[in-house]
Amino acid sequence: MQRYSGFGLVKHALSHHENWQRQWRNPTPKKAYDVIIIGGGGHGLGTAYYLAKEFGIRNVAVIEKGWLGGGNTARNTTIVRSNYLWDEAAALYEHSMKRWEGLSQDLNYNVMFSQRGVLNLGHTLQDMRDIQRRVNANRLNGIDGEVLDAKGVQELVPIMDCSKNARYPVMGASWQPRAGVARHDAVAWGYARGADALGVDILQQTEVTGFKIRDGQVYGVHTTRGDIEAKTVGCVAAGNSGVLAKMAGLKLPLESHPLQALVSEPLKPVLDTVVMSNHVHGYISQSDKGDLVIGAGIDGYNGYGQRGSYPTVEHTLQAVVEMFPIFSRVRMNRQWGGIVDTCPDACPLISKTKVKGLYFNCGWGTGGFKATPGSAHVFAASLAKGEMHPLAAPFSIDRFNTGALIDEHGAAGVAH
Ligand code: FAD
Ligand code: PYC
Repeated sequence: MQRYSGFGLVKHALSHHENWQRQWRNPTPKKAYDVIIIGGGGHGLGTAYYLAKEFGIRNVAVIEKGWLGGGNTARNTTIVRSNYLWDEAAALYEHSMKRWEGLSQDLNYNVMFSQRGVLNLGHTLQDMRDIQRRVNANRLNGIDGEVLDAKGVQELVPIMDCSKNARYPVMGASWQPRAGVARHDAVAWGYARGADALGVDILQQTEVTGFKIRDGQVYGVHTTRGDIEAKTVGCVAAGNSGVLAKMAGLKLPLESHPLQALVSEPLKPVLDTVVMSNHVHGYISQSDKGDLVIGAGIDGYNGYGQRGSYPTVEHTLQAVVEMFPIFSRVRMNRQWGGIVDTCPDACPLISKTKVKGLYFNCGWGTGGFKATPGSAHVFAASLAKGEMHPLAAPFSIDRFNTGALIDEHGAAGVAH
């Protein structure tokens, strides 16, 4: 991070931002690169960073149609956990968790990763059986997890209604102590600054409008700033992945839906962990600024509008007030939406395509923020070697031909 003397700090604090040092360059696109990454969210920027840092491929462009992190990366509610059921998913998310644990040091950028723990509540006997099964599976995979009863939950979160009076009384929860939250835009900025310093060109306000494909091999992209060539292209465009795939003549098993979130007015610290309930259907944490960060499930219809509907907001707040009657008079400050690309088995697609050199990393749906460092790392390794990284291989598009689906709806945390 940029360092100032005491005097420098005061000078810059009092100056306008035009005097601040840029954290990354604003380069003119070159005619050609070794690798093009489409999408300047955390996954795309992280991929470029690891390509340059760990695989020595520095002639890389990240092409972003808007601003860095302006997609889901800076619209999400930042829950990070690795408590997925199946071995393939657990291994990938735990790979990510380990990278989260060293990310601020690696990037020399404070991504504010806060391991305050995540509770997934159970409200029925079947919920508790599913929780038990998932925690057992996690522990067999070396992932931390505990099953708590209602008393244990109440001790962790004294302000939650764990009484028998609730519509769906809390019976217990899974508890992952190493899980938590992070600062979303810092993740994008940290990766961007790191990648730029290693020579990666970050091209903002540049939209990819088509692919250059000849004899089944990609050799570049059309953009709003002209054509750019590369024989390896990685698409990391979240909710817009289906649109990009169509430009290349591909159809991916994805649906794009709005997913909303809300933040309240800031409060004094009252909630020092993350609480999620699939059954009552809402989740909540408190940010370091003091606002309550709240969300629930997707809006059921398809759309690309980055906004959602009022009934979902109402449903979300009903769930939160049911769990936390103490918050019933808290005022909401802001609400927004992102476009999530959901896959039928609630797992991502990290895959080659039938177009040689064209790869997709998408389908993270409602849960890809937590995967950012791990996904970026395995995708960079796959692009660098031309072979899918072993942790990425099970997430190939081929699983929809072979039937080897990895159903993680139970762990997805948010219904879709
Ligand atoms: P993005 O950050 O969306 O980046 C993709 C980029 O591609 C965008 O910036 C877009 O502008 C760009 N792009 C698209 N088309 C083009 C084009 N043609 N040319 C150039 N650029 C293009 N996940 C969790 O793990 N925990 C959570 O708590 C959580 N909460 C969420 C809450 C909400 C409200 C939302 C919307 C999502 C949430 N998610 C959560 C999901 C998570 O945000 C995403 O899975 C993740 O951020 C995806 O990152 P990304 O880098 O792949 O995509
Ligand atoms: O994947 O944990 C998650 C999540 C929480 C809210 C949205 N996604």
